[in-house]
Amino acid sequence: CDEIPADHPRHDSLVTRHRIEAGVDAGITSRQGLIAQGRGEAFDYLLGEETIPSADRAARAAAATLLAAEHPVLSVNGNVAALVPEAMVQLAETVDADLEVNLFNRTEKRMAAIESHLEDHGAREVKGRNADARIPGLSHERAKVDADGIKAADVVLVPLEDGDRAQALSEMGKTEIVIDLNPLSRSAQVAAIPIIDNILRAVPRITDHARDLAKAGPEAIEQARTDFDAAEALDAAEARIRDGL
Ligand code: PTJ
Repeated sequence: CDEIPADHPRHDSLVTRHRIEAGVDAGITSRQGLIAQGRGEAFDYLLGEETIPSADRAARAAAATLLAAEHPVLSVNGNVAALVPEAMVQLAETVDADLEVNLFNRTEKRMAAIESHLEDHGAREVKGRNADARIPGLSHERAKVDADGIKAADVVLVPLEDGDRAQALSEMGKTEIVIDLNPLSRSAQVAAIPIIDNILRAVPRITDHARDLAKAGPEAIEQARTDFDAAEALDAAEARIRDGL
């Protein structure tokens, strides 16, 4: 996707498609990931393919929440690994979080491919393959997590997540940060912090906010956490989509 000019009006959309295609070819992304991508793209189109102000505020609240967490974990699936491997590694380093591969369509082959893909992009440790704990209320393969990863986390970032799993994680008492372009999806609806934005734009933005907030200190972090209103963020995204129509 290097050949797509940065000023192309559909730049993000074209980059995203290329990366997902390459992810499927490399055995990282599932074929269902292509469908998820198409769905996301439609919402991005309606949002104007830009980060709306409420999504920026959500990214700031997410950064503050990750910085204040005891044990934050960033969950990585096949779409996330294909789209933003380096940005996820940088975010994990900035907020001192674990990276854990957690798949809806779990196979050992894809787990291994994603783990080495993240390592190729600078990850030092990647969790997920121990699978020595379960998310209650989900069927076997979809429930597998690491006991010292997602199971033990207080804050979890789950981008592009299936609604069932997002709900089950929030029922476990995790503070859930969701990145999803669809404000009406169940994942976005159950999240403590829904970021309605393309993951391509959202993850680097969370990292930028985390760097700013870490410099600004504990009071700024606390304020960014408490100022955020999830319902307002969902309403603002829905209003923007209605305007887009
Ligand atoms: O790799 P696996 O096996 O864990 O599978 C991952 C997918 C994404 C296939 C699986 O979790 C799934 O089926 O998800 P859904 O139910 O299709 O939900 C994906 C959500 O992500 C949808 O609400 C899309 O609108 C949204 N989405 C898609 N692409 C993007 C996105 N949100 C942000 N940025 C995107 N680029």
